[in-house]
Amino acid sequence: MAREKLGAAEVKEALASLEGWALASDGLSIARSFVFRNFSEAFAFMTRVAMAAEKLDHHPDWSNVYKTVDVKLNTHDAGGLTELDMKLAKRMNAYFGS
Ligand code: H2B
Repeated sequence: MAREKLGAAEVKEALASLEGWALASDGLSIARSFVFRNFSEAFAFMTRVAMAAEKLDHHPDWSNVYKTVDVKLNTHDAGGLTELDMKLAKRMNAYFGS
């Protein structure tokens, strides 16, 4: 259920309430950059997200350079976006604070 690929309209609706996230041009993933005050805050964020990702069994494609964390989400098994991506994106926004 959670790993069923969402349709374009469902993706659009979910994104409407997800501050900062943008849909890739191919419609298969969403991305957001999080910028923190320093490396320590960026890494603390990544640690919290890592624990949430393990619990959800759903993992981000991401990279970190100093105080910036670039995230891309999609569901590899489904070849696109699912509810799990929206759930993880929402959790990241909550940890980030917007
Ligand atoms: N994360 C993401 N982003 N997509 C997946 O399809 C996925 C995952 N599959 N984490 C999970 C793990 C799967 O490999 C395990 C076996 O449930």
